[in-house]
Amino acid sequence: MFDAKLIQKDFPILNRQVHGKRLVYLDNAATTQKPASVIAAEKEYYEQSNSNIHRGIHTLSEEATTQYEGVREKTAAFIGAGSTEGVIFTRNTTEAINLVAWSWARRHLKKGDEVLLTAAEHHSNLVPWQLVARATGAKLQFIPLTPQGELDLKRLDALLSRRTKLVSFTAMSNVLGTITPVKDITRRAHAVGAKVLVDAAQAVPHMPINVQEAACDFLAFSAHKMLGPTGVGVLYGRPELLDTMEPFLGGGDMILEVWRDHSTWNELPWKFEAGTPNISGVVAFGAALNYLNRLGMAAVRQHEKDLTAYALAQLGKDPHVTIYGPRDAERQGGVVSFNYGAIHPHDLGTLLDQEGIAIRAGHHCCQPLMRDYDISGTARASFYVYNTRDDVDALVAAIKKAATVFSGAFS
Ligand code: C6P
Repeated sequence: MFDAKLIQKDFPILNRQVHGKRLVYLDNAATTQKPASVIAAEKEYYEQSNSNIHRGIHTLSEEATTQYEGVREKTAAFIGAGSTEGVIFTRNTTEAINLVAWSWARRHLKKGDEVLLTAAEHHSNLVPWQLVARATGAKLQFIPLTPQGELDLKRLDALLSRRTKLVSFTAMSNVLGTITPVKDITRRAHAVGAKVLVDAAQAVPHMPINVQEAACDFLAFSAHKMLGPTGVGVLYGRPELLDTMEPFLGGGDMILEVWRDHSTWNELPWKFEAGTPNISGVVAFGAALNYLNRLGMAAVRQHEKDLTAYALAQLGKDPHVTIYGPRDAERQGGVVSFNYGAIHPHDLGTLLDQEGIAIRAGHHCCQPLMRDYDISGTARASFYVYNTRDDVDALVAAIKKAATVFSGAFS
């Protein structure tokens, strides 16, 4: 039985108060809190096994290497990767996407080619492609959204052509919560010969994802959005494709042999991991994966679905609240973006903070999407495994209280 109240006990930070109030943490799309087991794993690594990996022959180095590579196996199993060859540790989702932009796109794209994105992309899955377009002469295209904030897939066939070399899209919008039909888009993209990159920063932490079932070529996500530490990300790539790609960064560990004038490359996945990685972070990420495996990702999704349905219903009762996105927990992850009358989302966020409630306010690194909606930003509540209906009730009550401060803003 999934018991969020019991889960809360595993998260030391949830015991603290903010402005004298119980902390209600609803900024999980930005980063999640960490359970004691993850914090302990990092501490234990430094106290017991700290060493550099892949290099030493001493006990500590062997232990550190075994732990680091063990987490790669765990990660591969978590996303159904089949083998560890295609699991590359990066710093975050952003770096994983940039790896593909530099090592694949810049070498394969030319003038006349197209990269197809969506109107809901995070800057991390837009700016790298703008840079690729500038360097290669390729053109960016965008799948538009419906008025409900879902991808207008009726337009997809018209946008896909033999010119489309890459389709890169978020599996779940960090602003609207919209869940994207990954398999359908991937199948249609592959039919025209395009490669597919899935930005799964908001998907892997919240629902079961299997890269082999999805049949995508690349998939990127961040450990810190799924109970893990900051500074660890993952790029999954189809090994046959990664094999054909040049390294992203050059340096130690990614080479096989080095001469003065040239080098040869290490095997996958190490070809793409130059220099000393975030070993302690990866080890702690292993503890985060253990935690999520114990809960079960289907149960995590179900919990967030219930909470999102409740939040949509409670917030929807207030006529001054404008909610953006599908407003349907079946088609939406645990993210609810809204505005309250004419109150600026930053002002609302500041007043909610006074009540101990942490939300995010602003453009959420999606400025083009904000322009499409003709707004400067939204307030955003985003949920995770330790959130409860009490948290949603606290949010709704605090919004009502904040509204009294701004009573002129929505009359
Ligand atoms: N979105 C949010 O508050 P990094 O920073 O590299 O770990 O993740 C980038 C990123 C990429 N794609 C999507 C869909 C994302 O949501 C994010 C991070 C956070 O919405 C921080 S801006």
